[in-house]
This record gives sequence, structure tokens and C-alpha cells, in this order.
Amino acid sequence: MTHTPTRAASDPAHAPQKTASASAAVIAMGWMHTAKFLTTAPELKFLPELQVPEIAFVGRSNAGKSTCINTLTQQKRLAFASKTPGRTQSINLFSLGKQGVTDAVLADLPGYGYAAVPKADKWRWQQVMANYLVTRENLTGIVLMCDPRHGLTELDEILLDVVRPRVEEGLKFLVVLTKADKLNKTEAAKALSIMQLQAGGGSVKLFSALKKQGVDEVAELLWQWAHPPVKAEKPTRPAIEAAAPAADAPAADPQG
Ligand SMILES: Nc1nc2c(ncn2[C@@H]2O[C@H](COP(=O)(O)OP(=O)(O)OP(=O)(O)O)[C@@H](O)[C@H]2O)c(=O)[nH]1
Ligand SMILES: [Mg+2]
Repeated sequence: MTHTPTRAASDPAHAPQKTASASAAVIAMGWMHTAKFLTTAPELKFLPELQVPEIAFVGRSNAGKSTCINTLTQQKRLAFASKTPGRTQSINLFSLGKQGVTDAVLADLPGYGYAAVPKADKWRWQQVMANYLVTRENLTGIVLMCDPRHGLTELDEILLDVVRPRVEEGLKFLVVLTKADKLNKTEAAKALSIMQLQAGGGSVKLFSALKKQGVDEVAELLWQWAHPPVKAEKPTRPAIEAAAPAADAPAADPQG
């Protein structure tokens, strides 16, 4: 069985492609809308141990992480977004899942690189974040939020170095180019191709909370991360059948 919203919602043999992808978006957005505040953790040790996939939103301060979570979940004030950079100061978790059954968690991480934050706090946060990215066991995917007008900063590059080994082992990775409404079409296309090169073949999406651009696409991708295809198990032959000789097999010689 394959868990994709496309297949679950329509018969691909008969439905036109557009209808199939529209239902995939509806399923993913419906799932996103179930988001509920779960907990906030000022330090790693306060994070609950979870078994469900966790998707972390990371990026420089003011990049638009909290706004992106609010847009995806279609909730105005789920994650605390603000004009003042450095607003998100703890790891905030939001649970997702229909019928009250949590099947994934979104993590809104504090932004980095805000100049007005005291040096000691900056250092502490970089440590917490690096530890989180390296050690969080149920971490399934990372969404790196990047304002394309600034491009990747030095701290983004450091983060990429930190997560690279895990990405090589299968951790999902997406770069979201935020505030795309601030770019014209040519600038947006250029920003996308530059980032595709920098992301080394990883996914890159243009996104605007203001214009609701890229929302369905990002929601669908995160849905797929949290609902990977279930590998068909090899059928095991019942022990009795495996032990019994085949009907056409020669009878065992009683003399040995
Ligand atoms: N024009 C525009 N502004 C946006 C968009 N997304 C976010 N913003 C604005 O950017 C500012 C920062 O947004 P936040 O979502 O708080 O950013 P953050 O990355 O969570 O910031 P920290 O919590 O400080 O790390 C706010 O003033 C938002 O309204 C967007 O798509 N377009
Ligand atoms: Mg924030």
C-alpha cells in the first residue's frame, strides 16, 4: 500500500492529473489544519520523547518560520510570529493528526543570526540547535527557511554542515524561499535556480504567506515525509507448508 494523498483520494487510472493533485493538496491541507500546540521547551532535555515523525522549521531570525507554520496550518496565531526578530526563543512543538491521533509533529525553532541577541545567548542557542539537529531521534525532515533577498548566510551554511551526515542517511530536507512576494518573476526564477544548485539536488520551493504561494506544494511534501510508502512485507510461508514436501517431490528413501 502506498500512502500518498493522490492515490488515497482518487483513481489515477480515470481521474485527470489535475483533479488528482488537487485532492492531494486538499488532504495535505486538511491534515495541516489539525495542528495543535503540544509543548514548548526552553532546552533540549524538556522535549518529550516521541515516536512520530518530527519536521523542524529552521532558519535565520525573521526568515518567516512561524508565519509559514501558521499559513500551512491555516491558523492565525498557532506559532508566534512577530516583526521583532528573535521572538521564538524556545522549541515549540505542534501535533498533527486526524481524529485526535497524532501522526506527526512540527517543531518551530528559534531563529539565529539576530544581531541584537547577546553573544552568550547566541552561543547557547547554536549549541541547543546543533544538539537538537544531531540527536533528535524522531527527526524526519528539516525545512530550512531562507529569505532569497539575503541568500544563505554563514550560519545557514554551518547548519547545513551539521545536518549533512543525517541528510546523507536519509533525513528529508527542503529549502523554502520565503517572502517570494518581494521578488518579481525574474528574480524569483533566479533565486530558485541558484538555491537548487546550493541545495545539491534537494527540494527548493518558493513560498509567500502573503500571496499564499507554494502553500499546497509544501504541505503535500511534508505529508509525504510523514506518511512514507509502507514497504510490502515478504510473505512468509507458514511453517507447516515450508516443512512439508512438495506433492511432486520424490518420496524420501526409507533406507536413508
Ligand atoms: N511580505 C512577507 N512577509 C512575511 C512573509 N512571511 C513572514 N513575513 C513577515 O516576516 C516577519 C518575521 O516573521 P516570523 O514568522 O515571525 O519569522 P521567524 O522566522 O519565525 O522569526 P524568529 O522567531 O525571530 O526566528 C513578520 O513581520 C512577518 O509578517 C511573507 O511570505 N511575505
Ligand atoms: Mg518564529
